[in-house]
Amino acid sequence: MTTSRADRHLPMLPPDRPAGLSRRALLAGGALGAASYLLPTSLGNARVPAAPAATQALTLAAGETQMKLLGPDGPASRVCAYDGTPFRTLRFPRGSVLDVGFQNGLDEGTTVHWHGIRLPNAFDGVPTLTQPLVQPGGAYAYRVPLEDPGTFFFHPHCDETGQAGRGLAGVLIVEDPRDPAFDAEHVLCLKDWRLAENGGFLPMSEPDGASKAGTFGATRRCNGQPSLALEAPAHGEVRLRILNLDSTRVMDIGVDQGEAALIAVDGHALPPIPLDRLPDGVWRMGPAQRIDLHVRMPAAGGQVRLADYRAAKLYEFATLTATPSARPLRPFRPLALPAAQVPRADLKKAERLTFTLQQATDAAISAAGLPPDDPLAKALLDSLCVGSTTYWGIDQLSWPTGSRRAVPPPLARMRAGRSYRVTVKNGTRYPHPIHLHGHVFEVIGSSSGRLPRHLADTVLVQPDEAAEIAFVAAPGDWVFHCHILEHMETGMMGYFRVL
Ligand SMILES: [Cu+2]
Repeated sequence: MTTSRADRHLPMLPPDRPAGLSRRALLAGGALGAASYLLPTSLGNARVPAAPAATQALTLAAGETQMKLLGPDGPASRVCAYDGTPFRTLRFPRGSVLDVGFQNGLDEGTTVHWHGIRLPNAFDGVPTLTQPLVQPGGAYAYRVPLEDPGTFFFHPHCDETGQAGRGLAGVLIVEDPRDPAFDAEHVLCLKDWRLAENGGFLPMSEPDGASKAGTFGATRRCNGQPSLALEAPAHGEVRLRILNLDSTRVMDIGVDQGEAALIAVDGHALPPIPLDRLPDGVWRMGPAQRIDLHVRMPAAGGQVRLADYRAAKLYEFATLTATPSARPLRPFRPLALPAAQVPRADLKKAERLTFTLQQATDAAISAAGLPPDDPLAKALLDSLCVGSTTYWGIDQLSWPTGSRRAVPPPLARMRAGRSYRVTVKNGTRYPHPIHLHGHVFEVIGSSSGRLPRHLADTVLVQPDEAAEIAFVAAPGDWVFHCHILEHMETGMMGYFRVL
């Protein structure tokens, strides 16, 4: 039995939504926009067919809308969303190529980053490094090949604490016709909101948060609600796609009652792991990380509760109630997704690099710049896209903040097609979810022994832990940063230059 649309919790827009790129989008996108119909000069690992059969044209507009985050009787909050739909969810079959005419309806500059997608560097959405900032009223054309099935998302890459903090994110689900059939599927977007009693927003960042574990939101929500009441047939097989879309919070996702297995991380299949075989029976998930769970429903009337067990106060974000069905009770066998097909690093021949995450201060930052003949040597980052103060760095380098706006030199220079093994050491007292753009990497393991070998685009590195990742480098300038957004905006970001 396939998933019915009614089973899916978030509204879904048909993939054939009539739109197409407007002339304005093409013009405003400039050379890059026009080039979206040609093969870009800078190709990532992803194969971009010259004449794709499954090109999907769509428009996407960033803007503001209202959400009742404080309850049906509470004041509304002015949030950011794509196309007026909080956590707008796109679903496309694997192999599609999206031609996205993006329009900026916000009153400040923005871009769109396609998190976890292997795509040409020109469409990666990092202002200055890969594209100009899209000004208010401006447009940009993105061409996004969907090579890998899984649960992904997209979000801005400028003033992220402000824009993502106010909710600007969309879900991108790439469907694989080879996936096993589930009886129901739900998409769960976890995000806390920093709200005042009148529904307005509190400051997204405070120095005490930015320099430590981050500034937390106190209004915990799943798909904008305190807790979701979901249903699925008794003894049925349920697929849950859970996204940590918070700016700050690390969560320990677990289930109470019922049987469950982890079947994908950051969209990519792994041999299923029953949750009760994971440390403490939970999967620890930092901002930007996603998991797919297979949950087996109990008998009719029974409930499965999903919770964040890391929080000081247990947060139950969803309850699945079993509805009567004629399905017989069979032994629980986790349904494995088809193995991911991504470039795999040659671990024996890979070049080894180590980066240390550390605290830093404005005074300690090296003034190194790019050589004068570098194309980015004269480029300045938009002041909106840099934070005010430096608290963090990677190997003595910090992403610029304050009045420093020159693009720094790369953290590493790499060769396209070559394999790399990168050790990320956490020299701080706080966890950091580290994300590499444009690549899918293999997490080889960590010094704590906590992490199973798996594919991912973001790895959570705990205090005093060292995690090792491996990947095949794709051409372009790819940022490598902490996804606790305040850490990123106060220095914990750099980039790999792959030639
Ligand atoms: Cu961090």
